Amino acid sequence: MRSTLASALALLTLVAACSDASGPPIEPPVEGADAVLDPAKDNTLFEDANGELSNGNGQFLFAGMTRDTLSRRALVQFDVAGGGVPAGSVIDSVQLVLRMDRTIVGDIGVAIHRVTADWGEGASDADFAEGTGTQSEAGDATWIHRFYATDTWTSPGGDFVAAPSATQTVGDVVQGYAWGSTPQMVADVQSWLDQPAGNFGWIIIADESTHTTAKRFGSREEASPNRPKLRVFYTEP
Ligand SMILES: [Ca+2]
Repeated sequence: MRSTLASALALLTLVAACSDASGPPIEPPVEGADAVLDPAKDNTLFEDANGELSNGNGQFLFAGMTRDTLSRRALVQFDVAGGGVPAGSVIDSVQLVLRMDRTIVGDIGVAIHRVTADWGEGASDADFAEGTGTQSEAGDATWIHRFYATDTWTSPGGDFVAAPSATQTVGDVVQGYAWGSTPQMVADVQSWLDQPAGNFGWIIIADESTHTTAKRFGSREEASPNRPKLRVFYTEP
């Protein structure tokens, strides 16, 4: 669907609501975009020196540091080129929406960075609250591996652009939280549309400067409303 004045106004209203720091975050609607994409894949990197932990097929993603000072970072990728955005379109604005559903801490800054190397989602599926991960399976992304157990990251914890594409404060209210739109997010998604071979998604990194910052989010294995969503507003060529 072509960008419309109505959708532009809706986005402006949403941005205005999200930038109001005086109250609790407002759950963003995920409808009303030109395209709303579910992830093509998602996973969590659980800090582990041997890369033996993952959760490729689990219902949840994690970002932040545990009480035991172990980091978790989430990976999420959307197939922009194959997901209904016509080739040659100009990306006007985008939002990433994640549903936070479990945490023991209040407001934490959570950044998203563009990933620079491909990674995988295997069959690992952690039990219970899933916060400790489970044994990595073939093809899983781990703290050490892009694809367990054959391909490794250049840097443990993932290869990504140092500067964040966006940062959002995530509190303890169970709801959707929205990142963007920012010019860098628009540039990321435009590049994924124009050069799909370079689309490795974003890595989601919460404040790791202190412990007990972890947030749990719904993964693509969750029920549809709780999955990560990429809202895309674009102008067709
Ligand atoms: Ca997954």
